[in-house]
Amino acid sequence: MSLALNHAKEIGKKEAWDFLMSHHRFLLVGHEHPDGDDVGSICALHNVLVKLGKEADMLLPDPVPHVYRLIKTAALVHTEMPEGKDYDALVFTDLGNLERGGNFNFPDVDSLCIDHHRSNEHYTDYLYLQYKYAATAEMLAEMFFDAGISMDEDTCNALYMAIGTDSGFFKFSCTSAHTLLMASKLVAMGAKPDYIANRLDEKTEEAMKCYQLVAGTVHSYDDGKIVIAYMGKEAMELDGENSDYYASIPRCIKGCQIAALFKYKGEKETRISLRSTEHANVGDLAAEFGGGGHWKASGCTIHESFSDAEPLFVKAAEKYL
Ligand SMILES: [Mn+2]
Repeated sequence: MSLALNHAKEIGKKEAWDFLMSHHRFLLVGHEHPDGDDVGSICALHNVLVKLGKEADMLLPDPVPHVYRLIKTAALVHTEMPEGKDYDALVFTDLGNLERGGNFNFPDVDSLCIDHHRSNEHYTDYLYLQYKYAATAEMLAEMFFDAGISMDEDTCNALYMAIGTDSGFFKFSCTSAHTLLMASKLVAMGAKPDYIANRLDEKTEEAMKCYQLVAGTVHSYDDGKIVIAYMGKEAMELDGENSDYYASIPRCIKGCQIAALFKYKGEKETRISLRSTEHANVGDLAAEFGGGGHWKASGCTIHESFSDAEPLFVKAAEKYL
């Protein structure tokens, strides 16, 4: 079968599990700039498949950020296509559009995508999508619990970290009773919330300097409803690897409805991380600039400097207030 836009057959949890059970040699693929959900999901899926006697390799277009290496399995992630392998299935996790999966020469085998991005482009043979779930890991946790799989501590930590990071540790509106139930069951099975929180909250001196720099640039439009912060070249050099974290700075300003973190990628390349605290659909807003994501969290790139990108961005963003 092949990878092409808009051809996936949507399937449910049971069929997705059947797909996993009926294949044996997996290549598991996540997205560029992997986040906590992506890293946790791919590691947990890897561990469960291996526990069931299957073979699985993990492949990400970018290295696992240091902060997520608290998951031991993350050390096994490849960033280049493993050579000499004969896979019979491709599984993409948390990857809404294939473009973000890296320019790999994927094997021509059966493919499944497990994802919670509403904007998923249906690029695999089969798609299991739950856009109301806070994280891809929330889907996986449910699937594993339903199948009666017992998971070791690292696997439980991976899923807990993944659900935690995508839900703002149960603060974002995507957090449901089911999200908390999955987190609760993971803790009961061995996940360590304090270990995960302490490791994720650790900050280097560079990160503190970076925080200061970004916080010093906060400014707003439309009576404070659109709040922008800059992560310029110097800040990106200090802690660019964790750039998404700094989107929380404009987001937490009182009265903010749309938060935007402008990240320096080049003289004429501005990457924007977007967060919505109320009704504004920043997934649609990002799509206006060729980006995408969720209703409440998304990203896009404008091929201009900060100062030229800003008026274009603000004009578009005002329509979503
Ligand atoms: Mn996710």
